[in-house]
Amino acid sequence: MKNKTIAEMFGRMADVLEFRGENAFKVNAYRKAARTLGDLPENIETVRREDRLKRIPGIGDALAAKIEEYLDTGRMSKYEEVTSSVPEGLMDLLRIPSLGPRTLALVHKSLRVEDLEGLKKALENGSLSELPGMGEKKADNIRRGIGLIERHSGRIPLGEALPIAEAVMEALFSGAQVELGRRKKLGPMSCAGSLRRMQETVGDIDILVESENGGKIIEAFVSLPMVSKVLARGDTKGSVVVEGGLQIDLRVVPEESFGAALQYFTGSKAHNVRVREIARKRGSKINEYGIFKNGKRIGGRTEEELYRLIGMPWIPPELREDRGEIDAADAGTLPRLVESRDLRGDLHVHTDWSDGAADIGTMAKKAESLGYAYVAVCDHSRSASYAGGLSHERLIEQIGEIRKINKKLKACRILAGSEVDIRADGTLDFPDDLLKQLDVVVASVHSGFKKRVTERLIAAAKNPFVTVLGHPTGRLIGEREGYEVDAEAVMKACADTGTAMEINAYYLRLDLNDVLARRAKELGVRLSLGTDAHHPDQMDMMRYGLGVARRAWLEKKDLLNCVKVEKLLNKKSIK
Ligand code: DGT
Ligand code: CA
Ligand code: CA
Ligand code: ZN
Repeated sequence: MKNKTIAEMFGRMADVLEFRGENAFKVNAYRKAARTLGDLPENIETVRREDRLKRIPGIGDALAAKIEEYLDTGRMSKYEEVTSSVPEGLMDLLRIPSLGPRTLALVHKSLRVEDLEGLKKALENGSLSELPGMGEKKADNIRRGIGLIERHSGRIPLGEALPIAEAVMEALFSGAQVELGRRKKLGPMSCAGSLRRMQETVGDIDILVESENGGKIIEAFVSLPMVSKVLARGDTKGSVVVEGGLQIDLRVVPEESFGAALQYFTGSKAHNVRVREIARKRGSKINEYGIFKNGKRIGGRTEEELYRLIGMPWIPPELREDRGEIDAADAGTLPRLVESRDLRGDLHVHTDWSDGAADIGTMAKKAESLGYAYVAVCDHSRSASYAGGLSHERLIEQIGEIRKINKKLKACRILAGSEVDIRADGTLDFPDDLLKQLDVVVASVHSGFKKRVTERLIAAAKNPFVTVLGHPTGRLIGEREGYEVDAEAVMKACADTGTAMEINAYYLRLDLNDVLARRAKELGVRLSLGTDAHHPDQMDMMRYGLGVARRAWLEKKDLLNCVKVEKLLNKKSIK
């Protein structure tokens, strides 16, 4: 529905007119029309077709004409005239709650504030609060408003952004198809940017779609139900904010440029700079529209083609960080990155025996549905009393229960495990003769974050029955930095003892991270993927851990999860 689009346009016009100090009657007319259209339950195009536009309250001849112009031509000349009369970025400051157009005009005219930086400066040096009619209280409100949008414009964890991007892409796919009509088929669609590179947090979501009908696609995009604010719209580019404050940029590109644009907008910037440099040295030029030689297009439809034309194989997005992938591609030594289908199991889940939500059988069923050959139940140990940690006796009981359930399972085997606490004194929560009976032992630090963590982790690695060190740095994305730990020393101990290190796939942990996991591999440590799921649905988070593994250049042989179950049970002997 175009209702929302037109409402946004009228709203923006009201802002600009008010900012310019035009008469209140005109401003209010636009403002009221914006509200009415925004709330209108039926499609504006239907209303127009049935010639009922002027029956909408607040829509007179002039506004009806503007709506018709937009519906017929896709533009509104008055809107363009009005909005182009003010600096572009300036009106974006109106996103700050408690900063209205009139205050903005005052600040702009008297203090020459042009953007957020300028506004902050005026708040800092007190010049804003000294303006007529302002004062400390109003300044404070604006400060608080800035804090609010800045928190929202902070980076968002991959595990929150990816599901949103998928929902938007799915809705856009059907929405755009409706706009195009049945005869035209929508071209391919892909996410780009940091999201496609599976970075652990993203600043915004970038989406690319191939089509010759940019205007219609953008229209469908800004009209999606989850859109809460339209920041920009044009024939090839649209920008919106969705519920929750995340920004989404959509670009529509023609078929001949799709690969070039996808490569460009996937980034990273550092990777792109190097790629273009190499292209130049080899006599061609790459930009977001294609690859050119002597001013003539030689390609750009696919990424594969683009990389091939500068003498390289296609580079997986997760590697595009200028961390050696370009030289490796040139030398033909790119890793064969681990893929989802290589994973035989999840090596860290919880059940309702400790603080999980589901019973063993339910978690096993989920593992089976994911096509796994095994799943390791690693409930907490006795010291983790806050998490319902198992006593010695309960763990023995659980091992028995797992054996019983295993008899009934066909495809998937439940591995009896424990997430055993590494205690403050460096000892483990269970004695060796109990650990010995388990298939998998994940040893983790859950308390005493400042107490000689490096030594404790090394001691755990040296225990012959510890298979994996769980979430080895203890960081929580956006919440805490992690323990003070000499990761290099711990990795060396793991390499020496044949202990694996976890890439905890829970979206706020992703621990080890990409850089550390890659270093671990270099030192000869094997990595282990575990979702730390406390609910069957959370086992789907494996893909975030897999993203980290791929960003760490890991191959099948580097992951414990790719090993057959018989070998896995041999614990430290697998090297
Ligand atoms: P983010 O959104 O902060 O998580 O990170 P990205 O990498 O998604 O960055 P974004 O959204 O600003 O831009 C998407 C991609 O577009 C970026 O990875 C590379 C490309 N790009 C954007 N601006 C530039 C630029 O000024 N130069 C070059 N070479 N590439 C750019
Ligand atoms: Ca981005
Ligand atoms: Ca972007
Ligand atoms: Zn844990």
